[in-house]
Amino acid sequence: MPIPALIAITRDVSPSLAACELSFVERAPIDLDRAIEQHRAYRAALATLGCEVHDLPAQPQCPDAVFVEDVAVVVDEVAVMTRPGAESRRGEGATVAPLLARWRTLRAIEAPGTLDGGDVLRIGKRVYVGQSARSNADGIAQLRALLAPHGYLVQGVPIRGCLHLKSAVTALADDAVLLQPAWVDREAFAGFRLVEVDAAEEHAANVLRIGERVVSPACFPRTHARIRAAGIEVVAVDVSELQKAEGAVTCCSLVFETGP
Ligand code: CIR
Repeated sequence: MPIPALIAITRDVSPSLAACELSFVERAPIDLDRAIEQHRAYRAALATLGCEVHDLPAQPQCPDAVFVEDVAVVVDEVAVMTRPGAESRRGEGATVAPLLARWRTLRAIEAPGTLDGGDVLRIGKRVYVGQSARSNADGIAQLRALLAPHGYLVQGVPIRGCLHLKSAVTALADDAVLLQPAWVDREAFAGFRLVEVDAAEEHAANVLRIGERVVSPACFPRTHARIRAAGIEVVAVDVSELQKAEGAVTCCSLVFETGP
């Protein structure tokens, strides 16, 4: 039987990154060369963790195109191309779709639905979707209709004070989540082991799970200690320049298995 490979789709940093969308973060000067170097190191970390990394060329006209997570939702059976909530980002998916089509049948969210992949947290067959400024009720209903036939339970989750659901909560393991209680209610994740971010590290809830380990921004050592205390290994990466564009670690890749 063939061994499933782990694929990570990424995209090089756009030279226009400084013109990115910002919602909850103050605009600050971005060092583009440093952002590019941090992105290179991020890709290297994914490769070290066992991913086959497929890096797309930068999209100069799309400042936020490095954040590939937002343009697709990939589950075991299909990939759903999203319709991002920010109009400036709607041109990003077209160049990701042909690559994804190598491994998955493609479906799509249609207008008037909007959905950002950053709002979609999948843990097993449960799919939590942030009710955010980027993902509307119609987009969530369309995702539910597309995934329900494959056995997924899609449920909307209210969030506040942050961009996406995965700004507020991400998976640490099949039975554990890392959560920022100021931005999402703990009750929405009852039944999971809950690890909360350290109060001094507001933005620390976004980690990228790869197998038994999680990738996390290097600037959150207190939260890393909490994650390690829960028995989970942390791989720290410096993404300070991408954080200025309101991105972190899940947003820079689409990670999935090739199949059984
Ligand atoms: C945006 O506002 O769309 C980008 N500046 C940041 C997107 C980050 N995406 C993510 O966390 N999934």
